[in-house]
Amino acid sequence: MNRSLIIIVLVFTQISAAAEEPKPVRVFDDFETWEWKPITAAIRRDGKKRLADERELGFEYRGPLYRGPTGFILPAGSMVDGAGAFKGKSVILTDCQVGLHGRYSHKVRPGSTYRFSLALKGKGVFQFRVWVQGINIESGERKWLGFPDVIRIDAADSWKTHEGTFELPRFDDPEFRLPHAVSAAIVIDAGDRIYLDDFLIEEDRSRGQDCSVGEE
Ligand SMILES: [Ca+2]
Repeated sequence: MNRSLIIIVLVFTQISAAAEEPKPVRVFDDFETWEWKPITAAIRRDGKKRLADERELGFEYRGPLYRGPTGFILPAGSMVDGAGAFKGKSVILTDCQVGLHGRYSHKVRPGSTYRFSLALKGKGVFQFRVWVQGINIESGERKWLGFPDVIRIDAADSWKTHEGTFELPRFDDPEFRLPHAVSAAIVIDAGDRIYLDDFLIEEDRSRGQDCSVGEE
């Protein structure tokens, strides 16, 4: 393919992408597929520090490798199999932020409504938190507007399924516009032990869009 043809194809692809409405967000994690991957230096350092501080590891570590559900970049809990699991394999999460910068980020958009469902047991609180940073269009300045939990559920001793809906809360700061989508993670506080399975987040287009919020 010659150079000008490549440029034409690239331009056409970009125009097509711009014209399409983004597909509704859907994330479903049943934690059935786990991979062994080389552990990164940053994760190794974090693990050593946690052990020195007598905190629990937020991931499975065996020798030079760690194991996590496919699709997760950062540590994502330890696997639970057999009688302790919900269906097939489940995860146990302790003292961690799961999916930040990767799995769950850039999916929650201002003005959209999301359905969720999940299976939960353990001790403590399951928190699905968003990191909302506004931008001042004129100056380019960025400012953290808040870190609300859009899902917050107390875990019970035995497995229980939960479902509901959530939206990004409104932030009425006229100087700072919300981004197109925000960072998000499951957050487990130190001392809590949360078992999780079948975590679904699905954008609900039937509810319509609130167009009063700007897009980046
Ligand atoms: Ca499962």
